[in-house]
Amino acid sequence: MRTSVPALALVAATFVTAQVGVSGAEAPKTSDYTASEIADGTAFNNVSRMALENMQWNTYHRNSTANCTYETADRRQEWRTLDPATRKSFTNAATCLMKLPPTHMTAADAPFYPGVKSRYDEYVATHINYTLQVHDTADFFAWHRTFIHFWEQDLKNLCGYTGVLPYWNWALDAEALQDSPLFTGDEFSLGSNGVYIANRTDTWLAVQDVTVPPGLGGGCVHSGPFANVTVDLGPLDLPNTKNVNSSFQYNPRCLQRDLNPWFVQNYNTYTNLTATLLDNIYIADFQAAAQGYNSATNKFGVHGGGHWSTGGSMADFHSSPADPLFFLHHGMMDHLYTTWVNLDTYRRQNAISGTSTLGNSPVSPEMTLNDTLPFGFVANNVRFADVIDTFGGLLCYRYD
Ligand SMILES: *[C@@H]1O[C@H](CO)[C@@H](O)[C@H](O)[C@H]1NC(C)=O
Ligand SMILES: *[C@@H]1O[C@H](CO)[C@@H](O)[C@H](O)[C@H]1NC(C)=O
Ligand SMILES: *[C@@H]1O[C@H](CO)[C@@H](O)[C@H](O)[C@H]1NC(C)=O
Ligand SMILES: *[C@@H]1O[C@H](CO)[C@@H](O)[C@H](O)[C@H]1NC(C)=O
Ligand SMILES: *[C@@H]1O[C@H](CO)[C@@H](O)[C@H](O)[C@H]1NC(C)=O
Ligand SMILES: *[C@@H]1O[C@H](CO)[C@@H](O)[C@H](O)[C@H]1NC(C)=O
Ligand SMILES: *[C@@H]1O[C@H](CO)[C@@H](O)[C@H](O)[C@H]1NC(C)=O
Ligand SMILES: *[C@@H]1O[C@H](CO)[C@@H](O)[C@H](O)[C@H]1NC(C)=O
Ligand SMILES: *[C@@H]1O[C@H](CO)[C@@H](O)[C@H](O)[C@H]1NC(C)=O
Ligand SMILES: [Cu+2]
Repeated sequence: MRTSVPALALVAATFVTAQVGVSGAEAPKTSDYTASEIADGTAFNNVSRMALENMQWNTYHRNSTANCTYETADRRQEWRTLDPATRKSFTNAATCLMKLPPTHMTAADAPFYPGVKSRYDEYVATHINYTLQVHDTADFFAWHRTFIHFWEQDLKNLCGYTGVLPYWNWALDAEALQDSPLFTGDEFSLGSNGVYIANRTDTWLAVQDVTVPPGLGGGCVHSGPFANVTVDLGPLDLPNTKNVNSSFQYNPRCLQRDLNPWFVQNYNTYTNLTATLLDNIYIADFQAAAQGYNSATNKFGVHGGGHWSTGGSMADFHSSPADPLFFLHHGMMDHLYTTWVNLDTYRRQNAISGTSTLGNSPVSPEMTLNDTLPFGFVANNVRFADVIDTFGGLLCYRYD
C-alpha cells in the first residue's frame, strides 16, 4: 500500500500541528478493549470521544484563517436522537427536493438524461454517472462526504430545513433491524420497510461471490414520509430485477426496501465497525476494509453492509441515492472516516491513497489533493484538498 502525504503548502490552512496526548501518540487498537466492550459499542463510543477531543484540541492549536471552530461547527447527530419535529422537517425537505425541478441540467443536456425529473434526481444521476470513479478510489470518502454535504445544503437552501444532516448508526440496529426506530413507518420515521414478498430464494451476488438470504420486505415502501415516492432512475445492477438498458433511462416506479438482518448481523455490528476503525493503520487498508475490497472474508464492509441491509433501491450500486436513507448511511460512513482520521490527526489528516478508477481499472494516475472531484449536476467540481478536513475548506461540521 502507499500512503501519500502531500506538500504542506497545499493544505496550509487546514494542516494540523499536533494532537492531544503524548506527541506522536498512536491510535488505540482493538486489543486495548475487551471483546464485550467492542461488541456492545463501549469501545466505539470511547474512541469516538477521543477523536472529538483531538479535533477540539487541534482546532484550538492550529494557526488557521479558516472560519470554523469546534464550537461553531454543525453537530451531526444520530437519527434516533432527533426530536420528532426535526425528523419531520428533515423528511419533508427530502421529499421537497423530489418535487423541485432540476437546477443544473440544461435544455441541451436534457435529451441525454430522460430520467432526470427533479433536483433530487440530479443527485441520483450524478452518482450513476461517477459510480466507477468514486468507489474503491482515493476519493471514496471525500467524494461521498461532499455529495451528502451538497444535499444537506440543498435541504436548507431550497427546502427550508433548519437542522443538520443526521446519520444512521446501523450498529445500533444490528440485533433487531426490523425493530429499528428508523423504519417504523410512522410520520416521524424514515418510512417503512418494503411490502413483504414471500417465498423468495437465496440470491448469489456475482460481484462478491456470496449467496445471501432474502430480507423481510422486498416490495414498495408502504407507509411513512416516503410512501408515495416515485423513483425515476435505475436500477442498473440489481439481481432478480429488470435493470435499465441505458444509464439515465426514465424508469418510474416505487421506492423499494428489503430490510435484511443477515447483512447487519454479518457486516455492520459494533464488532465490525470497531475492527474497521481500529485495525487499519493505513488509509489504503482502512478504505478497502470499509468497502469490503481486498478481503476473502469481508466482501461488503460496513459500506456494502449498510446498502444491502436496507436493500431494494439502496442495494443498487449506481442509483442507491434514490432512497434518502443513502444520505444517512453515508453520514455514518463519514463519521467513521472522520473518527479514523482524528484518532491520529497528524498522520492521517491528509493521507490519501489510490487512483480515480474503481480498483484502478482502467489504470489511472495516483490521485493528489490538488485533483478535482467531479459533481456533475450536483454542484461545481471541488478541489480534493477543500474537502479533506471537516473543519476547513468547504466544510464545517463534526459528529456527535
Ligand atoms: C476511554 O475509556 C478509558 C477506560 O475506561 C477511560 O479512562 C477514558 O477516559 C475514556 N476516554 C474517553 C475520551 O471517553
Ligand atoms: C501560531 O502563530 C503564533 C503567532 O503568530 C506563533 O507564535 C506560533 O508559533 C504559531 N504556531 C504554529 C504551530 O505555527
Ligand atoms: C466567516 O463567517 C462570517 C460570519 O458568519 C461570514 O460572513 C464569512 O463569510 C465567513 N468566511 C468564510 C471564509 O467562510
Ligand atoms: C409460498 O409458498 C407456500 C408453500 O409453498 C404457498 O402455500 C404460498 O401460497 C406461497 N405464497 C406466495 C405468495 O406465493
Ligand atoms: C400516499 O398516497 C395515498 C393515496 O393517494 C394517500 O392516502 C397517503 O396519504 C399518501 N401518503 C403520504 C405520506 O403522502
Ligand atoms: C431493457 O430492454 C429489454 C429488452 O428490450 C426489455 O425487456 C426491458 O424491459 C428493458 N428494461 C427496462 C427497465 O426498460
Ligand atoms: C462482524 O461481526 C460479527 C459479530 O458481531 C461476526 O460474527 C462477523 O464475522 C463479523 N463480520 C466480518 C466480515 O468480520
Ligand atoms: C494545482 O492545480 C493548479 C490548478 O490546476 C495548478 O496551477 C498548480 O500548479 C497545481 N499544484 C500542484 C502542486 O500540483
Ligand atoms: C457525467 O459526466 C460527464 C463527464 O464528466 C459530465 O460532462 C456530465 O455533466 C456528467 N453528468 C452528470 C449528471 O453528472
Ligand atoms: Cu456511492
